[in-house]
Amino acid sequence: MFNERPGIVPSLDVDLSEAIKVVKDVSQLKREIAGLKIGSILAWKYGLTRVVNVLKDISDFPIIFDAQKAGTDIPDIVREQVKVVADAKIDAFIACPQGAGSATLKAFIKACFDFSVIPIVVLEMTHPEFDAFLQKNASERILKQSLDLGVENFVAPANKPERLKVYRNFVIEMDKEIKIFSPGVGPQGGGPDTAIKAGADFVIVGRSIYGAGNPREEATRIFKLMEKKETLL
Ligand code: O7M
Repeated sequence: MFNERPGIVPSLDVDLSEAIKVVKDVSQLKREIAGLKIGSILAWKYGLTRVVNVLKDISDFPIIFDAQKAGTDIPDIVREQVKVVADAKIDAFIACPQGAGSATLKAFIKACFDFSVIPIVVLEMTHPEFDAFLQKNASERILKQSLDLGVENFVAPANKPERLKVYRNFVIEMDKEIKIFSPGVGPQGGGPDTAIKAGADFVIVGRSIYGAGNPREEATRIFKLMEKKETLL
């Protein structure tokens, strides 16, 4: 899973009927779409299992769950959350461990491996003040600890290409292989091409795709931009 880069992960932060429309529209884009991200809007409104069943009925894409944001509670609760997500047949689960501490991060990763869910860890967020309450180098420390625990998939901001490069170089220096999923393109200011060039493998795209008159055309356009870019470090 997530082996062929570059790719797009549409973020379905919409009603279920709208999500179904978008997924049906892009369902032929087997090469371009790497997975579907579902979040709190769909899960809270309709229930995780129902949403996963509906989306798996109409497409074969891996489903990534981003509770916006999970993996922040005490370790025992985080383990239970991962179990619920695994029971719903989610393929990959995103944690945002900023403010959670290393015991929680460890519990999240272990539970994912125990319940056969791919762990994806957020290193840094797209909004400017994301680190206002964090200690220095929190993101680098999360990356190091996650790598040591076997995580191979991370989230880092497309609208901060200089930070993407920092993470990519850090991993190269550690002689590890990872995949970076990058949100923040379009309305948040990032470009899919600049993100790929700076070290991202996949872009997470919400409004630019689901808000487009023709999601398939927009996804194809974004993919062409990404395809042209080789990672330059
Ligand atoms: O493309 P947009 O701006 O309409 O949507 C962006 C999506 O990416 C939306 O689902 C956000 O929750 C998510 N996101 C961010 O915007 N910023 C982040 O730092 C991290 C994420 C994310 O996907 O984290 C896993």
